[in-house]
Amino acid sequence: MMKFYMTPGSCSTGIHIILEELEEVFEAHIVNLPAGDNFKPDYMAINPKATIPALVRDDGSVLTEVPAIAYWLGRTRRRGKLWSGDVETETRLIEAMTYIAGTVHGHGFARIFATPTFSRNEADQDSVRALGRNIVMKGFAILNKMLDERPYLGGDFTVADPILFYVEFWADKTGIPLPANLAAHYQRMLARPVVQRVLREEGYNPATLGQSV
Ligand SMILES: N[C@@H](CCC(=O)N[C@@H](CS)C(=O)NCC(=O)O)C(=O)O
Repeated sequence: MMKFYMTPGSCSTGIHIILEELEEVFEAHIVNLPAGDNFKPDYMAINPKATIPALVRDDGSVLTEVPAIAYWLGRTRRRGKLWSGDVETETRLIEAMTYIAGTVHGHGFARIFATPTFSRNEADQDSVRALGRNIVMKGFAILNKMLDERPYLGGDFTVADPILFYVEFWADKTGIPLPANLAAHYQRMLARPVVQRVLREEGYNPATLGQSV
């Protein structure tokens, strides 16, 4: 059985939704990031990058990086058909996922959630967070255009949508406004039964989300 290493409410929520949308059977292992469990030798032996998510596949090999895990699940697990067969759409989905994980999350939200990683100087912290917020908002404007008026990034629902969802969810939690197409996408995602179930499993009440975006 696959082993999924995750932290509730983090970027691993996107992968958690994909696994459940695909009806995969997996063992969930919670890594307590605030307690620093990602740096403990047991976890570093699984993922030396000390990040979540990590997916240990049936053959024991470990996959890391949100876009790579999402792509592999979408491409190989046929049950949910959560990938596209069209090269142009596939390319655009990879473009969107790498931009979300690399720029909107890695440069934007990381400055908000992990501010001391960017400056140890206490006096700089507010400006680091403000810069992070600007990066997120610029990213949202670009993703808003990418989504256009389609219901989902690839037209039909694919693995890229739960990846977009986790940054929309973070925007909701941090009071960052979503432009119209992303707000509609977020509501569409929140209405999916699997998304509601995963949110409940991770300790959130879906009924309280999406009120202010
Ligand atoms: N590039 C990685 C980033 C993953 C990442 O930054 N995960 C965060 C949680 S959302 C984490 O593990 N942070 C702990 C740390 O960096 O110490 C990916 O796409 O999987």
